[in-house]
Amino acid sequence: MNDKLELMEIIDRVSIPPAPPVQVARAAFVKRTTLETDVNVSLNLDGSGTCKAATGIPFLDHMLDQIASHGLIDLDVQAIGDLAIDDHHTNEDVGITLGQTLAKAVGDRSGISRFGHFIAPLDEALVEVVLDFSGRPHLSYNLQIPNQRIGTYDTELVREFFSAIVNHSQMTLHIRQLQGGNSHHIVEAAFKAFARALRMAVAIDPRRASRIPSSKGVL
Ligand SMILES: [Mn+2]
Repeated sequence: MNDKLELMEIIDRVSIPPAPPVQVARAAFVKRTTLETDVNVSLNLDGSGTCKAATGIPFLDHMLDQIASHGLIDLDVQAIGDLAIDDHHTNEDVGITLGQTLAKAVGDRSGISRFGHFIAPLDEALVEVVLDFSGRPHLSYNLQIPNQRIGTYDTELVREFFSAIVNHSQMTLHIRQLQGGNSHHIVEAAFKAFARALRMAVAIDPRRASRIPSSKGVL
């Protein structure tokens, strides 16, 4: 028996499957202009967590930084809005545009894990986020933020921001406060948990092999 020939036959039988196609960066850009605001968002879901946020609302910039850094998303958000009135339009329109950019970056949602969840602590605060890139916009939100303002940011706007993301990315999102006392901690824990849940949901599932993660075949 020729050992070398036999070995080559074995190698032939256990031949390595072809490598999956190289994933192109899932990046998108959306510009949205209204009479109230001008918002430009670009992101790369397969980034390293860099953030350039200039919305004119310092606390919102700080929260966008959490999404990028803990979601490992490269994020660039530039907004010029009618802040002379208040932060409402700019906050909402940044959420809308970010939602649209996320939807564009996941495309038909093929190959993604689809579901994501995380519980983030920040000192005494503990917030759970569960999300499903379902194509079905739904927000459940129970944050109890004691203070009306964090810096100059009206804490009422947190819900508005997530609502805008949900409606324009078409995701199901549950944000549940388990513990918390400090307003800044509660909101920041929510954004951190959202970022990690988002990272899990948009992660490519190699066993999914580019198929759409739904028994309906469509999301
Ligand atoms: Mn902070």
